Amino acid sequence: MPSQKLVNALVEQMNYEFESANIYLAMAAYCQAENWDGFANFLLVQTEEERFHGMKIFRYLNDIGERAMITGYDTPKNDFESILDCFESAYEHEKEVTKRIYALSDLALDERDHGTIHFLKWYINEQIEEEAMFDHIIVQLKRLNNDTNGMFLLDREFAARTFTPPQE
Ligand code: OFO
Repeated sequence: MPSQKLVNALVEQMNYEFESANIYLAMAAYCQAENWDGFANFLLVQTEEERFHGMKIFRYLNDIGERAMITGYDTPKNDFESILDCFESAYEHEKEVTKRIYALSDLALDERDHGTIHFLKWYINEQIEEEAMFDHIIVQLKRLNNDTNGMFLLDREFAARTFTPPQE
């Protein structure tokens, strides 16, 4: 069984995933206000992804007989200089999430809690994908350098993103 310290760290990460959902919701609101409906849709789907990540820990805590205590969170950043700035913030956020997942995994490894180590591997893979995804978007946005036609096409492409619950 995980120690209370590890349980608390899992609860903290669960709440950080829910906070992440809010962070992406604020980014979506910014894009929507700037009439970039596709970018907004992309970030709304990301919001759902984060909620899924949080709920996965919620279920795990219940499965191991622990309580998923829900906490509040800070007001997210609501204003950005541009779509590029918005996605750069998203990328920085994902790097922070990765750092936290690694710290959590280190704790599980210290305790040799194999159940939690196995559980967290899913998040480690997910973070690799999410960082790569945002990095790729930033490269695309920088290449476009605000070219109106290119931005229009990318916005339209992002309008097609839908939420599919990730493989567990
Ligand atoms: Fe939950 O991975 Fe993004 O933040």
